[in-house]
Amino acid sequence: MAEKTLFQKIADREIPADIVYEDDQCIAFRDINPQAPTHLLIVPRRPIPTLDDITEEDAPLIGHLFVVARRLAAQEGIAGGYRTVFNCGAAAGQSVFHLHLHLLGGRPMQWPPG
Ligand code: DGP
Repeated sequence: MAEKTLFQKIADREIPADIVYEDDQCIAFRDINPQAPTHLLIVPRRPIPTLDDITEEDAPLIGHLFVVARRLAAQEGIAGGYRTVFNCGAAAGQSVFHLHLHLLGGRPMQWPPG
């Protein structure tokens, strides 16, 4: 069996994290290095490495991650002013190769993100 990813270890409670939500498809927790007052990571339980690895069959799962993001934004009090980001690959700043959707908010956001 492949070694667990960092985020699988968090989901399995082997590494502590501030978990704010979970269901049968995904888990969400606070980023250890927050870039905004709210910075959550929404992570599918299945360890898909990057956005390059998703298929048509993953479309409902990816949609679900965004529905969870919307709900968590409301819960965090940032509805109407937040950003969601998938970094895909090292060149885009991805450092953990287990797909995750960043949810950032609580401060003004600049564009382009750099
Ligand atoms: P990315 O650079 O898109 O791969 O984002 C990975 C994020 O994961 C980064 O913002 C920091 C966060 N992170 C890394 N290690 C841990 C950890 O052990 N716990 C938590 N809560 N977040 C982590």
